[in-house]
Amino acid sequence: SGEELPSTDIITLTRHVLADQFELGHAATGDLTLLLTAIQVTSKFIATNVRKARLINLVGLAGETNVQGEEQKKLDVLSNDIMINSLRASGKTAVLVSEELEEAVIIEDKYKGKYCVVFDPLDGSSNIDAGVNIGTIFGIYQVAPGSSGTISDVLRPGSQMVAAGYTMYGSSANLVLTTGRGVNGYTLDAALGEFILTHPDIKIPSRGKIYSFNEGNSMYFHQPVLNYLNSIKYPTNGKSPYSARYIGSMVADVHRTLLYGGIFGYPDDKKSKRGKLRLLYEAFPMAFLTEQAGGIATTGRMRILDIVPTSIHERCPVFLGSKDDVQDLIKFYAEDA
Ligand code: AHM
Ligand code: MG
Repeated sequence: SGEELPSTDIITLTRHVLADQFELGHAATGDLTLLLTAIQVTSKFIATNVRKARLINLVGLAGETNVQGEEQKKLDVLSNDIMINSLRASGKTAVLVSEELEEAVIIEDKYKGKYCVVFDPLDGSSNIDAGVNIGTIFGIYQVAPGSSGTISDVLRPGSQMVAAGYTMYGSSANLVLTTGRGVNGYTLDAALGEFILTHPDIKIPSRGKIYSFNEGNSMYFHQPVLNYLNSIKYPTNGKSPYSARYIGSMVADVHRTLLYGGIFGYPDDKKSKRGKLRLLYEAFPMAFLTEQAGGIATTGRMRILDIVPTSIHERCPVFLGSKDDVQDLIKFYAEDA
């Protein structure tokens, strides 16, 4: 066998999304593709800078005592700024909602397009110093027919999103995306600077063996959650108990759940009355991805994607993952009616 030749038929994210639109017979305007290019650029920028921040914090390049906190704060802000700048410059957006900004950004006419993007530019950023995976989460709506692009265009149920995804910054950068036709995972090829299709058609196993909750909040949990957790930790049917895995970085915990199955949960409880996670740019995109991968995403009492948001930063309880596991949890809620 000779030397291996490089492939000349590489499926990049851009090519894949375009192909999908040809498949649908959409006279592809390329609008969504261009928008996704802006998100990819942002992800590459953040991936590079997260790596730098980790070097500084883990290896201590700067050696200054306050560098950690500062660097971390800077990265949150940097990530937000580049996301806003590149989305605006794409000319494809009308309304932007970021976890970092109190108010929605309404794009001026000159750059206005037909999409609205809701995002958390750097979720789990408290984990940076420890080198733990963090990520960018995003969801995309189309401006409602007849609307000029206002906040009401993003106060819509997640089921109306046209695309959603996240980029996880780990040992590599992984972008996981749905445009409503399944879920695909792409890995950043640093040499090419392109996200390459590496995880086509991700499907969550119908049952997993892992649960992912911050059980440190148990004293605040409501009864259905406690009952459910007990049922998987002390199974009575001769089965093995579940394993606990909780990173505390939603993108990483959801990524593992998509690939390995099981259940991820951030419940509402006696202290956090509506839970912790944000509906628009955390719960909705992850719920959309989960359903597209064949799983379920619920508050315990209703489908997350059916919630109608009333404000852009509202919170919502989240349970998502393997169909059978989430169904089991829902049963405990139904019993608690
Ligand atoms: P953040 O937006 O302030 O980073 O918080 C969101 C993060 C999620 O990534 C993660 O699922 C959750 O907070 C973990 O919360 P906790 O530390 O309470 O378990
Ligand atoms: Mg967040």
